[in-house]
Amino acid sequence: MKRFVNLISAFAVGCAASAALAQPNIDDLSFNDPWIRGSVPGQKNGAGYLVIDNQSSQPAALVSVNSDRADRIELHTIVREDGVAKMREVQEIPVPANGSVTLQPGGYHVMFIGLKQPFKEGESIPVKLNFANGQSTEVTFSVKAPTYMGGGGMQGHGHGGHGMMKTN
Ligand SMILES: [Cu+2]
Repeated sequence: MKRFVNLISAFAVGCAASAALAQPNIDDLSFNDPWIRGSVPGQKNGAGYLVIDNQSSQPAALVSVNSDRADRIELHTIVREDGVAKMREVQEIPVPANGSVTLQPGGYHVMFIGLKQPFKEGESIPVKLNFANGQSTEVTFSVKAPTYMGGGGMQGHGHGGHGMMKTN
């Protein structure tokens, strides 16, 4: 019985050590349906969305994004204050172990600030995603149709363009 207990405790120590050191490899992550909302005339900013799946037993986190299409790129979420949707910058977007995070209108998004040229429907935009473990990957985002104010139809959700939200 003593020997059995020793084996158990050795196993527990081994697990704790690997949990502290392990970071999910980029190969454990998959990137689904990356898309960017097309720009309406005069729009200075844009938002990108995708689903990140994590097949690792360790959590991951998206910490920054690079693209030459904007002056600056931030990670944002949407919070509601007094019924008004407002954007907030976040330092990272967590991807749970054996789970996924969905960047979508009304929630987490990649914020392209100061567009160098408008996002045109049908374009493919290479975007570099950087993770907390120091690994990066390039994902190609497809540009979908823009949402015009008042004409959003089924796509309408109040976050088609950040400039437009203020006038609503
Ligand atoms: Cu935003």
